[in-house]
Amino acid sequence: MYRILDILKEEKGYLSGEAIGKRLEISRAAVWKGIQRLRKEGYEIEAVTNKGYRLTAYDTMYNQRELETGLRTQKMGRPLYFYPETDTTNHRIRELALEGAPEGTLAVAEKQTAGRGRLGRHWEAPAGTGIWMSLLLRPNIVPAEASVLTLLAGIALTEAVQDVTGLSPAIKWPNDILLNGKKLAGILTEMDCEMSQVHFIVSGMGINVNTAEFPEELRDIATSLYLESGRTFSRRQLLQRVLECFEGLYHEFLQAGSFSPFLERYRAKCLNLGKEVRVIGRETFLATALDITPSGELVVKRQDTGKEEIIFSGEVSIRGEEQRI
Ligand code: BT5
Repeated sequence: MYRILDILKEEKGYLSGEAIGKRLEISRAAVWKGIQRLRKEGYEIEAVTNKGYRLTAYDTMYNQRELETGLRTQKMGRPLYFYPETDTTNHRIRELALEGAPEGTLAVAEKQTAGRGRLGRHWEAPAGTGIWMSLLLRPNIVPAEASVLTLLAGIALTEAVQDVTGLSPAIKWPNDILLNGKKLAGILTEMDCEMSQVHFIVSGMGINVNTAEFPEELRDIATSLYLESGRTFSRRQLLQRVLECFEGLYHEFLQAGSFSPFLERYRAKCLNLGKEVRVIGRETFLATALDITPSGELVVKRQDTGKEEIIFSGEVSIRGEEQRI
């Protein structure tokens, strides 16, 4: 049936059942059956007497087939699993990883019923509007280096959004992507490891693409590409671009063996630097964010003691915005 889809995509105009049948050496009845199955999958195919079949807009189609079509990566997104509904794509990748799935395996959900942020927070992931996906990575690194992958994912997300939409989001260290001060996307990196070795890493990414309205509690802090630009975007195109960008960065990271080559790019996009931040960890204190280290940690200067400290992960909010983000 996908061969029928490919023919209709190529043709653009109308094509008779007979002509399609001839090309594929199947009967008109078989063509008709195939068309019915494609319609069931959500493809809109017009049928006009004496003219034939025509595929109408499929640009918004979001399924395994469309996401694989035109993907220009070697590893990332291969294989790709699409779930119309699942609890969280991070779980799906964890299961697949334990079964031995290869690096680059991707889980994409149309809708998540138990989307998660860090520290068990809820992540709103309804159908039809956003990209909710998790990528399986098997880097040969020690656990202490793993947090860098969140930063790489952050660069990939901002660059992909810029390429596809022309909008320029910023990064709030370590895992928030903001547009005009509101949260556009988030990253949840989880790992399975021993003391000295990472078994695998799950890089979960959520992007609000065509969301027109958020639930009350998120309205002041969350945004989407649609809300910021008034335009809708192809989730397929953006998802593919994120994978392409990430693949390049990941490859460069493994070759270099460090985050150093990305520091300048990261600093340029990082909102925290130079700002007062509240660090919430074992201790809570106010500080000025000074820099990012070559290992991806945040350097801050404490306001109470005047001393510099290195923050590994945990919570940092930009002062004055801590209520919002
Ligand atoms: C994050 O956590 O930002 C990580 C989000 C990762 C989501 C992806 S989707 C695919 C994969 N599968 C999952 O289940 N998760 C990953 P954190 O920094 O803890 O932020 C969570 C906070 O963001 C919540 O407490 C809300 O305040 C806010 N929030 C929830 N849903 C949001 C949304 N759709 N857009 C913007 N903000 C949201």
